Amino acid sequence: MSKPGNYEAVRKDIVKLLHQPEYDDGSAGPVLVRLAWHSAGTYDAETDTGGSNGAGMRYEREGGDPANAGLQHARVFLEPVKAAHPWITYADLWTLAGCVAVREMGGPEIRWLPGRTDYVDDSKLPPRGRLPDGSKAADHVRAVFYRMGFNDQEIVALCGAHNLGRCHSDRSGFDGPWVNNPTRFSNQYFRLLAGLEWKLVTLPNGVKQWVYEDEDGISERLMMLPTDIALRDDPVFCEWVDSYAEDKELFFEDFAKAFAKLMELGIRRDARGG
Ligand code: CCH
Repeated sequence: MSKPGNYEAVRKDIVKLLHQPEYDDGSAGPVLVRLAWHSAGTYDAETDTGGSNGAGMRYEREGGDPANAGLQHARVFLEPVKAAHPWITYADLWTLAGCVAVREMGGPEIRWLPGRTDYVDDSKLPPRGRLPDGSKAADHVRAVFYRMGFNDQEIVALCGAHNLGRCHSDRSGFDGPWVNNPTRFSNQYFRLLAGLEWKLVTLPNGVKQWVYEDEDGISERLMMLPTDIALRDDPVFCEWVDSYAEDKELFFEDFAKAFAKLMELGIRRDARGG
C-alpha cells in the first residue's frame, strides 16, 4: 500500500494497466477517458447537482443508466489500483485515470487536482438522461453542455476526444471507430470530420450513423455519430472544427483546458485543498 497522498504512485499504476492486449484495440485508455467524462458530465450548474463527486456510477441508479453501458469495463480495470492505494477515493481515481490515459496516448498534460469525495449526497444525485444522445442534433448538444457551463468552442474541443476508442453495437448501438488509430490522441478526428465525404446509413439494428465510403463504394470501418456531423454542419461549431483540423497544438491546448474544467465541475475545496 502506498502512502496516502502519493498520487504519483497511483499515476504509475494507471499507466501500467493501460496496455490490455485482449481488450478492444489493445488499450484500456479510451474507455477510461469515457468513464472520467461520464462521471463528471452529469453536472447541472443551475442546481449544482451531478458531477464526479460521489462516484455515483458504483450504484445502479447512475451505473445502470443506458448511457453508461460498457463503463463497467473501465471500473473493473481500475479495481487493482484502488486495492493497491485504498486511500484514494473512486471519484479521484476515475478522473485521474482519464487524465493519465489522455497523456499516455500522446495527448496533452491535463491539470488535475485531488479532493473529490465518495460520499453520496442524496440532494446532489443527478437524474438519468443528462448525458448526450448521439442520435440528436446541435441544439441537443448545446443544451447538454451549456447546462454544465461550457461554450461552443469548449464543446467542440471536448468532442475531439472521439479521436479515441470506438462505438460498440452492444453498448450504444452505434458501431466502429472514428479514426484509424483510435489509441493515439491527435486531431485526426477533426481532419476526417471536415475532410471526408460522410454518408448516412442505417445499421441492421435500426441505428443511423454516418460512414465513410471510398471511391469504389467500399465502406470503410470509420464512422461518425449524428452529433459529430452536427458539429461539422453548425455555422459556429464548424469554425472550431476547421481550426482544430488545421492546428493540432491549438486543439491540444484547448482540450486540456476544457477537460480540466470538466473534471472540476461541482468540486469545492477549502484553502488547504481539502
Ligand atoms: Fe463520446 N461517445 N460522446 N465523448 N466518447 C462514445 C464513445 C466515446 C457522445 C456519444 C458517444 C464526448 C462527447 C460525446 C468518448 C469521449 C467523449 C459513444 C460510443 C457514444 C455513443 C459508446 C460505445 O458504444 O461504447 C456524444 C453524443 C457526445 C457529445 O455530444 C466527450 C465530451 C468525451 C470526452 C471528453 C470516448 C473516449 C469514447 C470511446 C469509448 C470506448 O469505449 O472506446
